[in-house]
Amino acid sequence: MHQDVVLIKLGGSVITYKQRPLTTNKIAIDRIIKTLSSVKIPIILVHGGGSFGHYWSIKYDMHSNPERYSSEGIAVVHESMILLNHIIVKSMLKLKMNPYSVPPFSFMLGNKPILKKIFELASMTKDNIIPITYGDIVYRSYHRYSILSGDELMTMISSVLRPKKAIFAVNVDGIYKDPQSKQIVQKIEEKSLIKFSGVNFDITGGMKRKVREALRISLAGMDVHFVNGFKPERLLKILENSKTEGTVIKGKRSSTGNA
Ligand code: IP8
Repeated sequence: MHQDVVLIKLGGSVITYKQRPLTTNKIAIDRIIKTLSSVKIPIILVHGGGSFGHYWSIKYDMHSNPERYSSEGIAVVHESMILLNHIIVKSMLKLKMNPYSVPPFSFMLGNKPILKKIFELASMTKDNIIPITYGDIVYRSYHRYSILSGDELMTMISSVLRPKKAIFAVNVDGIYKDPQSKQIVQKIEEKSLIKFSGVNFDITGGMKRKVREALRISLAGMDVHFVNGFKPERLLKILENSKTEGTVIKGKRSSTGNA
């Protein structure tokens, strides 16, 4: 159990301009990274594909179901994720945060995580290193590949490491009760998880998948936070266990003193 580690996903819609192919939101990246540079907690980072990986995976018709995809597409999607990752890594290096980039291929065997490699990510945080991985196209089996999302990586890494908390930095203030009023659900307790996982909340697309993974993480016992990635001061508050705007899905094992 690695209760000191915090797992954070930087959403693709925060770190890139989703509507502009292959364009990072450098200002948003630098602001989040600067905020994270001020915290002393061990962190593992995951990031999404935004207008890099998603742009090419749509062009080459590649999905999350394992299939025989275009070899060129596989190479291009992967390279675009390395490129995006490198931009984040460079931003971290500038602030001497000691990032260590880890492609998901290196800790996956088919669709299963290699436990020892994931435990090593936690060990590396003890050496003042911030492991950073990302959604990618990965080899599954028998010449089949699939897109492995950063959201799935969050669940996978959480289930092995059981971090103190998992945080999704997204492009909205949290999970909406309903899309019209844009009212944020502040807290989802264990007893309402089942109701929540039903149809009561109107969530669509990428957010739906994030919430599905977040529910899995919380059902395994960890608190999961949704916070606006464009407001890194809120992210900082979560890391400091202070109250802030956003949604928390309470895990069965509550993390210390969390509001
Ligand atoms: O943005 C997907 O990661 P996500 C990455 O977390 C690719 O869904 C390669 C499309």
